[in-house]
Amino acid sequence: MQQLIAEAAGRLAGARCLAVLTGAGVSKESGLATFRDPEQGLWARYDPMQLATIEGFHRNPKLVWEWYEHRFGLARSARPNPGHLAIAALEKLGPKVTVITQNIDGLHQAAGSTDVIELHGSILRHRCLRGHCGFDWSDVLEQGQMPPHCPRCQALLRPEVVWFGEALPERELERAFELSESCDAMLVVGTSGVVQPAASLPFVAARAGALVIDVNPERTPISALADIYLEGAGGVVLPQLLEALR
Ligand code: BJW
Ligand code: ZN
Repeated sequence: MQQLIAEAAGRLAGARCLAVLTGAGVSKESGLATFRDPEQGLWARYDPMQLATIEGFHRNPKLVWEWYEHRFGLARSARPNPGHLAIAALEKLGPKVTVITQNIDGLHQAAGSTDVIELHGSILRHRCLRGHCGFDWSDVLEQGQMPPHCPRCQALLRPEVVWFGEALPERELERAFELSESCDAMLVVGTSGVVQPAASLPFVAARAGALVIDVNPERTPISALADIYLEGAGGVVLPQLLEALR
């Protein structure tokens, strides 16, 4: 493993533009559950069709809001772990680093990453169903109404996250694809690589000639594609990689 980390650091050292694609696994060591872990994963305990689709929301907005309120509480009390901190510290080493995250927890920003593309939105924000009013979570909590309604137009409010069957935010998605085509290297951390279109980004990067490194305790379609697969937890492997780069 030490040899693989040294090889990864050696090949990363020349990168001027580095994209870091992350998924739920990077936040696991901050105490936030992943989605597809067979026992602890959110989708092992909750039904994604009920809680993460607009149809489910229309059927039972109160249930969906209560689930997000619970997860908001967990996200707000979570702290960045050594994996998030190592990713943020990469910026100090010289390359232009952009984090492309599928996570909605805000932990990369909390760790100090300055350029973060949120592909699936943020649990810290919400908007009304008419689409033109946006708010912070505290506005909802203050309202004390469940499900909460827009104070401006009275439409239902919803968390500003991307559910199944919904388009990803246009500008973020465009930037993520452009970056994947133009970066020198892509570091992928903690994603199962099954949710599209995010899962395509490492393939786009590889096709365009970028070095792809995958960090994950389990093999995925992305580890099969990667030039280097570093088997292990982000909070363990990333600080070692950072140290080897210094
Ligand atoms: C560790 C670790 C440690 C553990 N360290 N690692 C093409 C083909 C097939 C299907 C589709 C397709 N295109 C679109 C679809 C449909 C769908 C899709 O991909 N479905 C697949 C599941 C089959 N995609 C969509 O619907 C997307 N929308 C779309 O494409 O719209 C098209 C459209 C265009 C124009 C108009 C209208 C529509 C939207 C996808 C939205 C996903 N939303 C969610 C919920 C977000 C809100 C919330 O959090 O509540 O996003 S679902 C969930 O999955 C969440 C995640 O961001 C996402 C990805 O999961 P992630 O991060 O990879 O987590 P896990 O749990 O899967 O994996 C964790 C990994 O960590 C594992 O590998 C572990 O081993 C590892 N790990 N500990 C490092 N310590
Ligand atoms: Zn409104």
